[in-house]
Amino acid sequence: MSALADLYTIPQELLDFRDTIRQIARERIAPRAAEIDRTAEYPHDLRRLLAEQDILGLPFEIEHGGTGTGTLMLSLAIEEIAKADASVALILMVQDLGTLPIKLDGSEQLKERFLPKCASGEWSPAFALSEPEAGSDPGGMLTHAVQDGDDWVINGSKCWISNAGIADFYVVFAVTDRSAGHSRGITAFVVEADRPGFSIGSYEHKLGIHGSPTGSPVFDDVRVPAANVIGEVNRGFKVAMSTLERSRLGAAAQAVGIAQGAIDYAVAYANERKQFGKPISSFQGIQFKLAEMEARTAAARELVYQASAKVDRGDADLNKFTSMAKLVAADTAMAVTVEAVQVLGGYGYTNDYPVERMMRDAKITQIYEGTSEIQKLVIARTLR
Ligand code: COS
Repeated sequence: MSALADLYTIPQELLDFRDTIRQIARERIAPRAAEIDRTAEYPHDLRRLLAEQDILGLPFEIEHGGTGTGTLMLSLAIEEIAKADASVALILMVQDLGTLPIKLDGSEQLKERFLPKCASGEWSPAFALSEPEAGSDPGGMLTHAVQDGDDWVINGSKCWISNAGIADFYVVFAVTDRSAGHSRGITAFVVEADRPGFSIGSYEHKLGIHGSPTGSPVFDDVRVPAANVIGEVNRGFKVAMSTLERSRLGAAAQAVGIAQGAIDYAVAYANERKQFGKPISSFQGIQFKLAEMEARTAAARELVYQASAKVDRGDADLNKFTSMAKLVAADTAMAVTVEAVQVLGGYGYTNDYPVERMMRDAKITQIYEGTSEIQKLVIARTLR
């Protein structure tokens, strides 16, 4: 088989599952999107729906109660949900992000304790890496943990953490050896939300993604047993990096979904809206915009699917490809949603239409899971 034929294939049964998710997104999620954005309430009912439909099982292997369908299928699902509502897509994305450290580096005991309950949707995780002084540079974090007998005692705070207040447990990164230097001497821990000393200090008021709470967990002498360490002590930075090199594909798939959702709406609008006696879709100025939006999004989608297949195969260059997919998809989503607002004109600028929400939601895809600038840094490092 040629290298090109190996890029990716999507078996019919996964395409069928994608179509089912598309229908659920269209019929059950899209009608709720404006209200979720306006009220900024976490959609517990839609989370239950995702669990009932086995969608929250997508990031997990069969042995842990998941679907065992891999990363490409997960990307397809995130894309379909994000077309309807990016906040609801984030529920699935965090189910992956917050459990990847356990899947990749956790002990069998941690896997058995946490993965099946996440695959069934009973539990939600969170991934707590960023801090007020350590965003793009998590290697400079200040949260620390010291050993006390068989326990570790964690102190510090995190910020911009998705699922804050919702999650049943947090994967927390803390410095355990201050003498090791930048990005070294860091350890990953599981911290259950009911541990004494754990709290959410505050919640962020954001431009978009209103349906997903983002907050600042605080650790005040939080005690966890050694069994809650993920991977090796002082090797946690690698746990974070190997998680992010995979999870950023979720943000990329979400960006493609947001872009396609905006295109679909703008095309339908342009066919209906008449000015100067004709549908505005008959004007070349609008046709060229829509054509470019569609072409850019199709290109971003190919990169996301290709990178997803690389993660599934464990290719050596997956880091470069997931960063390229995230960079291209996020910048595309931003550009495309700005243009969608332009196609709708004055209507597009109001919240009577969904494209301004999509534009606000698109912005975060250029920031979280590594900014576009960080993706360029990761890609550039592979070019030496
Ligand atoms: N997988 C495994 N290990 C990795 C890795 C990866 N993808 N990338 C780096 N590492 C390892 C390195 O091999 C190095 O190991 P040693 O200590 O054994 O030498 C260690 O991690 C430190 O690597 P490096 O020196 O490259 O670290 P930097 O501090 O320069 O970090 C970037 C590099 C910019 C890539 C990192 O800080 C980063 O990803 N920043 C963005 C963080 C982010 O995405 N935040 C979003 C919020 S979380 S949702």
